[in-house]
Amino acid sequence: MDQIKEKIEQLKKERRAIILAHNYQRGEVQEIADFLGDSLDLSQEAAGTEAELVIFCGVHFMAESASLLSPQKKIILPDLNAGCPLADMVTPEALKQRKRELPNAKVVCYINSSAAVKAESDICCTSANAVQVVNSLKEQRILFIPDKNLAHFVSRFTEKEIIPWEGYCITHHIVTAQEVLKARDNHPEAALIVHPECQPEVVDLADAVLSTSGMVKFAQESDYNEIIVGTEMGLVERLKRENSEKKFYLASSKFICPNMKLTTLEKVLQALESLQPEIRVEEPIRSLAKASLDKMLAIPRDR
Ligand code: CIZ
Repeated sequence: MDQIKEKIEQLKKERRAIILAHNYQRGEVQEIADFLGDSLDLSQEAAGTEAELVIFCGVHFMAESASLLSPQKKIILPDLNAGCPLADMVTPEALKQRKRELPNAKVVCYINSSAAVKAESDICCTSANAVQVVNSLKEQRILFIPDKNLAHFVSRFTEKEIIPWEGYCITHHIVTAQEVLKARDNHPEAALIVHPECQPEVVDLADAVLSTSGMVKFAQESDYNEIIVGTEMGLVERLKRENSEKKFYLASSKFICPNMKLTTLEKVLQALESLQPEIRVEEPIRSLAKASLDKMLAIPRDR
């Protein structure tokens, strides 16, 4: 493993590349990253870096978002099969049809969606700012796509009518309240933090409902020494590494995203060698999708 890490380091320098990794990546991939974060952090980092070559260790829609914000850069996704089933639950055609049925609704699109779907939306949001984005709009009817659980969470904090899309994250949606209650029983002193992509009955049990960036902050700043984490296991690896004095427990062993786990050190090395596969969003989708992202970015970030 050390040998492959050295090779990656050397080639990265030669190519003047930067490696970005999502919080849900394998621990060993997180360790070789120059920057670790949620999808928005990573896209903004890609846009801000001087490096012209970005190895994006995440899933397809995230690399697309980086390309939207930095069209002049080469964005490489080490495994082209690393997709997002949630993002695939809405297509531009299905969205166009729904918009015809709801002509006076604004479309708020979770960042977990393709560039083509973002292009058909009015504004994007992340799990960190979904409530803020929805409340920033003057319209009363909101078509919230594609995650119905995040839509439900947002509906608790707004007066607006939220019309959910019937999508869900296969990793978060599958976890039951019963399993999470068991984790609570096993660790009675621990705080329970969960992601808003979880089902409402799981969200109801939590001490805090947070995006991954919010969870990183909570782990650093809260007085709790033990925390049960209700999101993908890669984040727990990060939290343990960065807060060695605290204890973290995964709320359910089902919190594993098979797509995030497709990226390995071998594939990162291969990507640096071959500079493939490149992710690029072409016009006119790029400008339209970027407009949805830019509207969100104009809203101050509040974790
Ligand atoms: O926005 C992201 O990166 C995702 C998918 C989750 C989160 O809460 O960070």
